[in-house]
Amino acid sequence: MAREDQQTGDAVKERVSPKQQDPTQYKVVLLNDDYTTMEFVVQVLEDVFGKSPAEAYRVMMAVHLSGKGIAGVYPWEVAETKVEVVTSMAKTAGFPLRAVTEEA
Ligand code: TYC
Repeated sequence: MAREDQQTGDAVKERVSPKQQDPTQYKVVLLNDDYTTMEFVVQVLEDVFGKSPAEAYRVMMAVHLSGKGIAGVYPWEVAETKVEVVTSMAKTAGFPLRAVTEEA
């Protein structure tokens, strides 16, 4: 006896052209300054960018020593939101810390 769940042959739709996604990713770059504390930058990297304490310290030191460094890479809207959050947190804390986006 034929089973109903075997009668699917012609009804199965195959996806011939997968939905295209925007491939463009954006780096969120932290900029060094002389006034923001190292502790604050580490906290931002942990809280906003999900870094472990060790990775946050490593990125913060890279920015401190070289002038800038990558906090993360995201789709455009996420990257822009991260920049806004960092800027807002820094302003609230009274620090001039800046973050910018760059095409990845
Ligand atoms: N240069 C700062 C200091 O010596 C620390 C710092 C690191 C500031 C990274 C900003 O993105 C930054 N206190």
